[in-house]
Amino acid sequence: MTNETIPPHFELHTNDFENDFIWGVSTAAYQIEGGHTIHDKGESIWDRFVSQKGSIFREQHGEIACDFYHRYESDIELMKAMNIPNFRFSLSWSRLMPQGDGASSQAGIDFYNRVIDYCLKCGITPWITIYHWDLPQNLEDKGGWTNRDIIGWFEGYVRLCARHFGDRVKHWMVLNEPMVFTGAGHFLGVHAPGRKGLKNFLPAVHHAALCQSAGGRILRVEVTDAIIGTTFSCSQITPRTKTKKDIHAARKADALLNRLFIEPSLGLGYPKDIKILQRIEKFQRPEDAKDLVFDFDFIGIQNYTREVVRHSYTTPYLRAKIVKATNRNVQTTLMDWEVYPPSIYAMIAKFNTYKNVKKIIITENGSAFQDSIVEGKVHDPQRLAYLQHYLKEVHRAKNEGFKISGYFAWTFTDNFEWAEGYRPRFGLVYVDFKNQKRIVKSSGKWYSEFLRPLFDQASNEKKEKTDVSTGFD
Ligand code: GCO
Repeated sequence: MTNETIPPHFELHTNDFENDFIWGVSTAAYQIEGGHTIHDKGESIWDRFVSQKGSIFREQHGEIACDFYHRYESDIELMKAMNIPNFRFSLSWSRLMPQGDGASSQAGIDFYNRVIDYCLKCGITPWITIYHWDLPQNLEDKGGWTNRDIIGWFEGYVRLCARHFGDRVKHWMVLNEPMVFTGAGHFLGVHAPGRKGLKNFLPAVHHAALCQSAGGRILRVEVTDAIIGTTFSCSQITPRTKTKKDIHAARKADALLNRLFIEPSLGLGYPKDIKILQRIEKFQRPEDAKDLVFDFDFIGIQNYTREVVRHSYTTPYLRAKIVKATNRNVQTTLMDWEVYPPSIYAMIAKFNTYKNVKKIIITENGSAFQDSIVEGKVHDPQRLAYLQHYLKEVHRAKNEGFKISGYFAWTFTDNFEWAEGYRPRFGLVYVDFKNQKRIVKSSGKWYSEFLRPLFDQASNEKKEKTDVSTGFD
């Protein structure tokens, strides 16, 4: 990697963050792996959802995606060449347990053992997300997240992951963004499994919140020295005006989008700001209040943007409505999300207000912009500017004394962006999906140079150890 991509004006360096600040990249199984029917892998709800006409942009799907299933070695080698020390990836439940419960797949276990071992061989620390939205279809057919039996199914899955990989993997995240997979997948119906309405959303929320803590407890028992976290989507919420109605609307949107899952895990119960959420009581049992709680070692927050919210008589239950960024004359990404770097500072500050949160890591942040190949290169100044300005806000939060211990860029390679298919490219590395060629974008080259001091430091430490051991052997 050359220095060509470091713009002179950007003054931040990794040594502006403490030595043990965690840097990495994040991905997810269904978005990168492909190999959707290889060996005895079972069908997931995303395999099923993409087959439903009109669900995905241009009927695209993850049958091949980035073909990480076959290309994991070269991708991990590219991470190493880019000085990336930590790799967050998720496990496909239906690759490990084709029917979701019962028998496991030795081919699935072998695959993730190969990925983990290759990371370690390349000096990269694996960070595993146990559930990143791809529920086995067989379990969905039995009610999925709306069926309280999922707690037992999920416990069996976590136990299998812990027992097979916990000897080498010490960094774990139980769920990825439960607000998104319950909201988009069980209320709006725009994500798998395409369920709609409160009758699906409320039980899915409660059962996901119970699985979040149950997963933590199992990892605590099964994995020695495990560092256990879970992840939450979050956006700064700004009232459109200072009227009481808009401020009240913003408070309700914040409760739903940012507090719904963190607070039960801290023993605070579900946010009371939204009356409709009180209907969750219908699915609760007396012992649930304590079972919702788990003492996570870290919380992963995943911030991209902010939302501006106004009061709305026409929005059922919430009486709050998002004012689209595309209607607000602001810079937006290809996802129509506002580019608003102070949002990541605001979310770090917000999650610092929870006194029992021990450690906070940004486990996702990134941006989708139009990319094109010019003379074999991908120059992506907008993504680079986004990355640098959000990192400056992370540094501002750290400098002001807020707990923040790491940053994982979303994402390593361009990949399947759920209902939007492959249209929005988030990668630091471009993928030409016609031939699976990888091209490091200028943002990826910058991130690589930004991380180089860590790599040099690690190499020197390794050399010193070798020198010492050579000296006294
Ligand atoms: C999420 C998911 C990722 C997305 C990314 C961009 O946060 O929604 O964890 O799978 O692809 O955030 O939308």
